[in-house]
Amino acid sequence: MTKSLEKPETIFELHGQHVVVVGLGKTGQAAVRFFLQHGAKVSVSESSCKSSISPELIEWLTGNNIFCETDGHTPDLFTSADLIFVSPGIPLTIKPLNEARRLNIPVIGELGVAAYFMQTPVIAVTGTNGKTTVTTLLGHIFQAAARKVFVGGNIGTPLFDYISGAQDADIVVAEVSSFQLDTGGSQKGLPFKTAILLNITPDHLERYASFASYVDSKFTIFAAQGPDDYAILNADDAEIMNRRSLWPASQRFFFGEHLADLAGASIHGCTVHLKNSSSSTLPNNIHGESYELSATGFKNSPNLQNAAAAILGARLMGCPQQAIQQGLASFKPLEHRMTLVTEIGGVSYIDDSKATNVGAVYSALEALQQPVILVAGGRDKGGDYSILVEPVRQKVKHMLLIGEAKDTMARAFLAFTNVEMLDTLQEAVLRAASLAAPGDAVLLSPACASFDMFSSYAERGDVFRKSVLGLRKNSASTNQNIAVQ
Ligand code: UMA
Repeated sequence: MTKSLEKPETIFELHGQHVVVVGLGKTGQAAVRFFLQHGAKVSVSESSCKSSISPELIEWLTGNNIFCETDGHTPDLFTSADLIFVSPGIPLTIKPLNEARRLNIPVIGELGVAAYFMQTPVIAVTGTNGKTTVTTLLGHIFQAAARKVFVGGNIGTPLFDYISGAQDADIVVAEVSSFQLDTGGSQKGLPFKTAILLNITPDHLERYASFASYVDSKFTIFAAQGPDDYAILNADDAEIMNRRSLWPASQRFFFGEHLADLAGASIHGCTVHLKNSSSSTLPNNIHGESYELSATGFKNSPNLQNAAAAILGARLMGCPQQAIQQGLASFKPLEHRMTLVTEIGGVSYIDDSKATNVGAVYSALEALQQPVILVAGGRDKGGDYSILVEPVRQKVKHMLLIGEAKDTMARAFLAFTNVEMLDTLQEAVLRAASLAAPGDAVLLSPACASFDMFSSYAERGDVFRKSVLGLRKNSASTNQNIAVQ
């Protein structure tokens, strides 16, 4: 599937072309190297100030004759380009991009470039929540099957790192965000051999005009697929099931507890059964296989659904059943996802810092049976907090709010629980400890991005953990995963 040979378009005759790379984060830096490697004349446009870029990087850019615009983006640079490459985090509505589009200058992202240069079959994973878990699990399963696998994308390793090199993997597992799909998930995008859509709940509404636009973006994961490719969708997700008009024409299979007469991975208790339907047959003769998850880290929701999606994806890509079972049994839960930090005086302290949207907090509260002191807040992503009102009313005895969103969130929940606002996460942990009674859970599940106070959700989780462990050192147990025990 070397698309560069099948579909040579002028924008990919890169030699001598002027490419402007917008954003100099992980993706932008990898893009600069890729375009240089292909003989393009590269310029960079970055919104932050020059002093925030490392001296080594500046020196490397200068040494490679790369013009670097900092402190903002100017239309003149953009309109002088033959091709504009945008990093995923760049809002697509900024004025210089609009000016360039008016002049028909192509604007493209990583998946758009990969569509022409990727030579290895790709299994792609998107969804509002669970992407990283399923992507990592698939990578782990392919390794257990002794397949040479590259794992990348939104998970943190740009796909450029693969397409710039020898491309010697048997399979690429790509976590793809809606931001990445927006600049490469179109019909001209990368045709994923298997594409998985895990779930859709409101997120990133600071970037999308409406929830419907976000849903449309997620479904573009299937846009470039052909009739021989596989689409995997969540049969328990109302948003996905209600959007039949967006269902792809590729071979569709489903996972979930409510498969009815759909083919795919059906969940019964802790068992996943692969099954055909009256109109659709699973390939590779996999109908009738069963996978028992009760002794694995995936026995509780939403990890049961994540495991079912990964089993189906791996099996459709030809992974043997035994390797999948091995992979499921030996998988180590990821940090900052319902991770039990410790128990102190009968109070469980749980780090769910990765819950950066309302849907993830909903799942977290659903998974807990005990009274909860919820630590939340951060940078608002335009989510609809009213979705959380019922679980908060039922389970949350105190809500401790931090960050930019604390006023908005306080207004949303004041009528349903005790709400307090604090300045730092450390203060919130101390306050939670003073309020908690034996049997309670103190849960960090923010419903917001971390970037107002931390460099990432991981740093936020680490600060929570450190503050909790500072409360008292004689913790009973550490680092288990609540959702997957
Ligand atoms: N910048 C500009 N102009 C702007 C905005 C930003 O120049 O208007 C600059 C920033 O100053 C910074 C650079 O652009 O220097 C950052 O680019 P970026 O935000 O695209 O970040 P990268 O470092 O390239 O990381 C991206 C993904 N980031 C986003 O989608 C926001 C990473 O996902 C991903 O791991 C990485 O590529 C490798 O593929 C992070 C993420 O938060 C984890 N993703 C979102 C999510 O999971 O919800 C979608």
